Amino acid sequence: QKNLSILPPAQIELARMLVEMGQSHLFRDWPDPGVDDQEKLAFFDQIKLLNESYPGGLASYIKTARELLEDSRLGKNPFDGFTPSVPTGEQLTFGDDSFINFEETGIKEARKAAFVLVAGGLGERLGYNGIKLALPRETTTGKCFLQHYIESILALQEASCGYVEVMCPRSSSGGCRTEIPLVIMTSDDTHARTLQVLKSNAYFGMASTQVILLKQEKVACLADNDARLALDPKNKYRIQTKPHGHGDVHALLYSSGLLKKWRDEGLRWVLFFQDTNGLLFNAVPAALGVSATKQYHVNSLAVPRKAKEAIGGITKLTHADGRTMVINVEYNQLDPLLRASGYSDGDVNCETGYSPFPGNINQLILELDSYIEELSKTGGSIKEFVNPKYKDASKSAFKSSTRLECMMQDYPKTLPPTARVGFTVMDTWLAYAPVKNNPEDAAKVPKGNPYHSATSGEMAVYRANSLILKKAGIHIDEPVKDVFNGQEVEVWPRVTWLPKWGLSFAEVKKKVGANCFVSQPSTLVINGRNIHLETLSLNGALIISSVDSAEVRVEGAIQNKGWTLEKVDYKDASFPEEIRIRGFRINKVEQLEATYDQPGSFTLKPQ
Ligand code: UGB
Repeated sequence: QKNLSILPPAQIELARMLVEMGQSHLFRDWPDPGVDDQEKLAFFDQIKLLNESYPGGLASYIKTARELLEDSRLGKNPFDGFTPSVPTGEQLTFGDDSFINFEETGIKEARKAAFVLVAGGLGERLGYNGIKLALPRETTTGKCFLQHYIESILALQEASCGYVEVMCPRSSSGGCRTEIPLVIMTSDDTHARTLQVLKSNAYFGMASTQVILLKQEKVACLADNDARLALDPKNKYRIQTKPHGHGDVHALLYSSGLLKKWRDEGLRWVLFFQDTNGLLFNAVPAALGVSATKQYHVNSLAVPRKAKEAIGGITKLTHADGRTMVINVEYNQLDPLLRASGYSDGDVNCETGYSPFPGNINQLILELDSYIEELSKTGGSIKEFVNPKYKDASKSAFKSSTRLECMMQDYPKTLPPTARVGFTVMDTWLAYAPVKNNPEDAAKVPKGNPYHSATSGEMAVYRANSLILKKAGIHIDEPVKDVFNGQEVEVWPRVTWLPKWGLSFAEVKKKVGANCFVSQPSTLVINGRNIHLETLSLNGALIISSVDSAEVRVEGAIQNKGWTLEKVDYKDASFPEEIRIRGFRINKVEQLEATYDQPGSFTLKPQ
């Protein structure tokens, strides 16, 4: 009460609100006015930020927290009244006619798309000290995830413009001036470093105005079942905060005004994706094609899921009152839900060797008009959950403070039954290889389940590219098995290409001839748009680069000592962290490097 005198009027209101919401403990140890006044004002600056960055303000946060904490204490099932079953969705097979058609449709639609990358997470499970977006997607070229994502979006942008027969929606003077927007959601943990990576690399070729960073704020931590806010143990004038989850992206997009701007510019789709899936853009064109063809309001990308794999399961939930929804059930909730619904074995594989529930890879495609309509009602707030770790079975105290969380894939939960919510399943090898687990945890993953590590993420890129080339008609040697950081993986030829070389399967097929061969120890880096592998027979390393105005045909046999993989122990601190976590480094022994930096037609034909 005494300290109110030092506060400006707006802060006094906040102080009253806190007291009314049962938060008097925050001020219990405050000295009289005149002592620590600056710290007290700083405390209210933080309260103001917490209040403004949560839809409905802190009072609403505390109220919801109390309700959810009580449900948790009582052990209430969040799916009460719902019965789970396996939903049906669009199942795509890479390279068949329908896949190729969906890809073509998707590429046409891409000029009406905006991309949203959620990258506020630090990746504690990976134990990497930098931001995950700056990690190399593969170490043959060393290009980081962010570069690959941006180059993929730019490739889509260009390919999509090729389909513009009439005027592009963003051009007032004719011709196509499409610039597909890219929003990156950051947090205090990642914002400065994301911006620095972008700036120091000239936005990887994207216009800087095309990239928009939206920073999510953390939320207040809760100390007990009464939702009393937790003070920082080292600073009584500071509330402890933690991330609120990727679900924040919807409220941030809505409040930024971007959605309406995009609609006014003629856009139709918003594609959400995560920070470390090096295969995702293999799936984007076809998935967007499915959305457009089926007119889905929501389309989630999925892959076959191994039971207990740390990805959510797409599930049909039918309520006793007849309501149904197709929604992600998060990996930690799927097993208890199944057990409580008569599946006594819980989350187990069926006769196919996979869980019957498709795995959510959190790539969502939302149709913009219906998204705006829904967000106009909700403001973008997403159903939250709380996951306190209790000290004991009495559930009266927590081991450490907790907070409310929300997930972006819970967006469909508030949609009306008329909403067209679908999902698209693709092969895992093509679409999904995240980098989330540190080497020790990855090595402990049950046999047969994916490691989701830096090792498996990189090997998956080579595997996918090799399989795509194989499907296109190139003879590719079988992989060998090897063990890195305690994880057994298939090692395929190290094939990488620029997204604009092979954005779709149809595009790859156009650029490879039938009589090509790549041996298993080989490395093939394709660094240019118009490079045609006519009769290449590669046993070694070929690094070929060209400007867009050069047409290059590659013919004949290339043989050299190539690039080899050398094992690196993850505990060996003499190597940089991004190398250690994958368990190998690339030793560039010998290669043929060919660069075409002038316009014209060329043939690379080694003697
Ligand atoms: N992220 C944020 O931007 N802000 C946050 O506050 C938190 C995260 P994780 P997890 O497909 O791989 C998700 O930690 O727990 C970003 C889905 O919920 O990697 O593995 C973060 O930077 C799950 O259903 O998520 O689970 C990252 O880009 C399944 O689909 C993204 O959010 C799984 O991912 C995901 O963060 C998956």
